[in-house]
Amino acid sequence: MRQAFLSVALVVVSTVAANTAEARSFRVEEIPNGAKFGCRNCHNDDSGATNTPFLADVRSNLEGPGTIQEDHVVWGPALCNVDSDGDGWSNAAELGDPDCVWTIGSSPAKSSATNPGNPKSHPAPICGNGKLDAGEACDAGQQAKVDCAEESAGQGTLGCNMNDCTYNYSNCTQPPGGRGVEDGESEEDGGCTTTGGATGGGGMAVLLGLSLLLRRRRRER
Ligand SMILES: [Ca+2]
Ligand SMILES: [Ca+2]
Repeated sequence: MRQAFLSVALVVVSTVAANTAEARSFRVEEIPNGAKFGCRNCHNDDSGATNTPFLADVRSNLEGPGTIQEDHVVWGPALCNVDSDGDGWSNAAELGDPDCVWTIGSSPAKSSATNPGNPKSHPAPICGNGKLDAGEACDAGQQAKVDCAEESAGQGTLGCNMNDCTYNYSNCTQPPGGRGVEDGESEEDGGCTTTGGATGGGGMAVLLGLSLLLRRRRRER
């Protein structure tokens, strides 16, 4: 009797384990370029102990008559257009299917992919796409900051260098970081080192001038 119970329990445990393992492997095939990160699309480690934000969105996009282990991923706009990990790139852009047209078994538009469940993994910023990508200060019509003062660059309005999406300071009254502090003037932008350096330089110039003056006088005697 006891042996029969143990056998049944073993079968149940094996079936659950098989379903879980199967679920993980088939879901990887149900997103474009899924094999690139494998289980790491949905889990932070290979043991599956913790989940990425992408898994939460995958779970909201399952279909099928079975249990959560058996249902299939619906790769459509509801999953494509979401930025699950909040890194500024949609799941579709990260997984190499920017137009969200990929179907199971076909080749995605791009063979490269970044991880939709990890904000540290994302495509390189594209300067000129009108979107403030991670790592860009500005892009066409988009600026994180507007006033030169926000960059400690005096007065004026910040522009944008459209070759590399960095700030352009040509309309600011001084270079960024308060490096243009005038001789001896103390500004409240934390330019302690700059001001100290300027004073030190001034002191050296005065000493040099005195030394030259003394030498000239000795020669005149
Ligand atoms: Ca990412
Ligand atoms: Ca951009």
